[in-house]
Amino acid sequence: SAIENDLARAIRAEEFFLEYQPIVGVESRTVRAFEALLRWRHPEKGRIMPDVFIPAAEKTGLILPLGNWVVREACREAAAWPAPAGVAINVVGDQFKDRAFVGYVKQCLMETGLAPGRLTIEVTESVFSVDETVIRESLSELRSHGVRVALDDFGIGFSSINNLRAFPIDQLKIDRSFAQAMMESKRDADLVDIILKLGRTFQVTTTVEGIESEGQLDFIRQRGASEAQGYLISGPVAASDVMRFLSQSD
Ligand code: G
Ligand code: G
Ligand code: MN
Ligand code: NA
Repeated sequence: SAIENDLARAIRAEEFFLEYQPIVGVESRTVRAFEALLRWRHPEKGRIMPDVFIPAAEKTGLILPLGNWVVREACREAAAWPAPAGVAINVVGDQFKDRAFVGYVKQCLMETGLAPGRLTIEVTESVFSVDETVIRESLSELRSHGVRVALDDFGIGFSSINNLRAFPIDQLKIDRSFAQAMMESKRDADLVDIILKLGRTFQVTTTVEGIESEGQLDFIRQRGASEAQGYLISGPVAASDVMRFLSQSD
């Protein structure tokens, strides 16, 4: 397709950039990390969002060079932020199939000087449909190097609890659909409560996505969530706005 042909050119032309969405501690409300979100500045079509081009990148294998670019750019930009502010990047299954990926992440950390503990790799449960051994080994190697691993969009996937048992993770990101649903039904509120308890049981950081109101933030604070992300705090911002964010809420 047109978009698939255009992607290879766009990577060479460096038309991509990252925006950053803050993730705050629920109690302190100070910024702990930023999630890097990829955008494409197309010369004719303007700004293109990842849900449009990531599937095309996966289909063509261009997710490998593009994903590597995201790793390097996020490490490079985050290395300039005051510690301990971290950065989280989204990684898909195909990137782990490339056996050079974990080495590439370590190399980027070394070359940029970003401490490994300030980097989080976010994967969704779909990553576990890739060769289980490859995923387990890759995640273990990253974690033993000090990189954090987060399970993204948690709660909407299949066999979630088994994934918790089988794979080493540091953080659960509860899918943003729960932030709305928990305010509307007792059933969903109970489910969020259970997921947060599950997180405590496994001693992982629990982050609720899609927090858009003070009511939602209060709700998850009362139920012991660790972190919040969403429009109430801020949407994704330009890299140049990150520093202002950090000095503001330090
Ligand atoms: O804000 P936003 O529209 O950017 O995010 C849409 C989706 O695109 C989210 O599911 C997000 O995880 C995904 N996404 C954003 N940036 C990246 C990236 O660098 N790599 C991958 N694989 N997915 C990304
Ligand atoms: O799947 P992932 O969580 O990586 O994707 C992040 C996506 O969620 C981005 O598209 C981002 O713009 C969007 N997002 C971030 N905060 C909110 C929010 O509070 N409400 C909604 N509806 N979307 C959000
Ligand atoms: Mn994510
Ligand atoms: Na998510």
